[in-house]
Amino acid sequence: MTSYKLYYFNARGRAESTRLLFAAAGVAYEDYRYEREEWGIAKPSMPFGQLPVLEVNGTKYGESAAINRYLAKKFNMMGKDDESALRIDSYAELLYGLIPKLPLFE
Ligand SMILES: N[C@@H](CCC(=O)N[C@@H](CS)C(=O)NCC(=O)O)C(=O)O
Repeated sequence: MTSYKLYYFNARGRAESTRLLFAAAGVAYEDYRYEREEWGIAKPSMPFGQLPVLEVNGTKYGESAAINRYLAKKFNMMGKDDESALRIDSYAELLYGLIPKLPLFE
Protein backbone atom coordinates (compact mmCIF):
# COMPACT_ATOMS: atom_id res chain seq x y z
CA MET A 1 0.00 0.00 0.00
CA THR A 2 1.30 3.48 -0.88
CA SER A 3 2.06 5.73 2.08
CA TYR A 4 1.44 9.46 1.71
CA LYS A 5 2.56 12.32 3.93
CA LEU A 6 1.67 15.91 3.09
CA TYR A 7 3.84 18.66 4.61
CA TYR A 8 2.53 22.19 4.88
CA PHE A 9 1.85 24.90 7.42
CA ASN A 10 -1.21 25.03 9.67
CA ALA A 11 -3.17 26.84 6.98
CA ARG A 12 -5.24 26.07 3.89
CA GLY A 13 -3.06 27.97 1.41
CA ARG A 14 -1.49 25.87 -1.33
CA ALA A 15 -2.18 22.53 0.41
CA GLU A 16 -5.94 22.61 0.83
CA SER A 17 -6.68 21.43 -2.71
CA THR A 18 -4.42 18.40 -2.06
CA ARG A 19 -6.23 17.69 1.22
CA LEU A 20 -9.53 17.88 -0.67
CA LEU A 21 -8.24 15.40 -3.28
CA PHE A 22 -7.36 12.91 -0.54
CA ALA A 23 -10.77 13.44 1.11
CA ALA A 24 -12.68 13.03 -2.17
CA ALA A 25 -10.77 9.84 -2.98
CA GLY A 26 -11.16 8.49 0.56
CA VAL A 27 -7.43 7.81 0.73
CA ALA A 28 -5.57 7.98 4.05
CA TYR A 29 -2.53 10.25 4.43
CA GLU A 30 -0.59 12.02 7.14
CA ASP A 31 -1.31 15.75 7.26
CA TYR A 32 1.86 17.22 8.79
CA ARG A 33 1.63 20.92 9.68
CA TYR A 34 4.81 22.85 10.47
CA GLU A 35 4.93 25.59 13.05
CA ARG A 36 6.82 28.62 11.68
CA GLU A 37 9.66 28.08 14.22
CA GLU A 38 10.41 24.47 13.19
CA TRP A 39 10.09 25.25 9.47
CA GLY A 40 13.44 27.10 9.49
CA ILE A 41 15.20 23.85 10.42
CA ALA A 42 13.27 21.65 7.98
CA LYS A 43 13.43 24.02 4.96
CA PRO A 44 16.81 22.82 3.56
CA SER A 45 15.61 19.20 3.60
CA MET A 46 12.67 19.95 1.30
CA PRO A 47 12.81 19.87 -2.50
CA PHE A 48 13.05 23.52 -3.67
CA GLY A 49 13.01 24.64 0.01
CA GLN A 50 9.28 25.30 -0.03
CA LEU A 51 5.95 23.75 0.93
CA PRO A 52 3.70 21.98 0.15
CA VAL A 53 5.65 18.75 -0.22
CA LEU A 54 4.17 15.31 -0.71
CA GLU A 55 6.15 12.30 0.49
CA VAL A 56 5.27 9.11 -1.36
CA ASN A 57 6.71 5.93 0.12
CA GLY A 58 9.54 7.92 1.69
CA THR A 59 10.42 10.14 -1.31
CA LYS A 60 9.61 13.85 -1.20
CA TYR A 61 8.16 15.80 -4.14
CA GLY A 62 7.53 19.54 -4.40
CA GLU A 63 5.23 21.91 -6.33
CA SER A 64 1.54 21.90 -5.49
CA ALA A 65 0.17 21.72 -9.05
CA ALA A 66 2.42 18.77 -9.93
CA ILE A 67 1.41 17.01 -6.71
CA ASN A 68 -2.29 17.52 -7.44
CA ARG A 69 -1.97 16.34 -11.04
CA TYR A 70 -0.12 13.23 -9.85
CA LEU A 71 -2.76 12.42 -7.22
CA ALA A 72 -5.70 13.16 -9.52
CA LYS A 73 -4.23 10.72 -12.04
CA LYS A 74 -3.61 8.10 -9.36
CA PHE A 75 -7.18 8.51 -8.05
CA ASN A 76 -8.74 8.37 -11.54
CA MET A 77 -9.89 12.00 -11.38
CA MET A 78 -8.28 13.25 -14.60
CA GLY A 79 -11.18 12.40 -16.89
CA LYS A 80 -11.70 9.74 -19.54
CA ASP A 81 -9.60 11.22 -22.34
CA ASP A 82 -6.95 13.85 -23.06
CA GLU A 83 -9.53 16.56 -23.72
CA SER A 84 -11.24 15.95 -20.34
CA ALA A 85 -7.80 16.06 -18.70
CA LEU A 86 -7.10 19.35 -20.48
CA ARG A 87 -10.37 20.84 -19.18
CA ILE A 88 -9.67 19.63 -15.62
CA ASP A 89 -6.13 20.95 -15.80
CA SER A 90 -7.23 24.32 -17.13
CA TYR A 91 -9.72 24.81 -14.26
CA ALA A 92 -7.02 23.76 -11.79
CA GLU A 93 -4.59 26.32 -13.26
CA LEU A 94 -7.29 29.00 -13.10
CA LEU A 95 -7.74 28.28 -9.39
CA TYR A 96 -3.97 28.28 -8.72
CA GLY A 97 -3.89 31.76 -10.23
CA LEU A 98 -6.58 32.88 -7.77
CA ILE A 99 -4.98 31.42 -4.63
CA PRO A 100 -2.63 34.36 -3.91
CA LYS A 101 -5.63 36.72 -4.16
CA LEU A 102 -7.80 34.77 -1.66
CA PRO A 103 -7.72 34.86 2.15
CA LEU A 104 -6.66 31.20 2.34
CA PHE A 105 -3.48 31.64 4.30
CA GLU A 106 -5.24 31.41 7.66
N1 LIG B 1 5.13 27.13 -6.74
C1 LIG B 1 5.15 26.61 -5.40
C2 LIG B 1 5.06 27.75 -4.43
C3 LIG B 1 5.32 27.26 -3.02
C4 LIG B 1 5.30 28.37 -2.01
O1 LIG B 1 5.26 29.58 -2.34
N2 LIG B 1 5.31 27.96 -0.74
C5 LIG B 1 5.33 28.88 0.36
C6 LIG B 1 4.06 28.72 1.21
S1 LIG B 1 2.58 28.96 0.25
C7 LIG B 1 6.50 28.55 1.26
O2 LIG B 1 6.97 27.43 1.31
N3 LIG B 1 6.95 29.56 2.02
C8 LIG B 1 7.99 29.38 3.00
C9 LIG B 1 9.36 29.56 2.45
O3 LIG B 1 9.53 29.83 1.23
O4 LIG B 1 10.30 29.43 3.25
C10 LIG B 1 3.97 25.62 -5.23
O5 LIG B 1 2.91 25.88 -5.80
O6 LIG B 1 4.13 24.61 -4.53
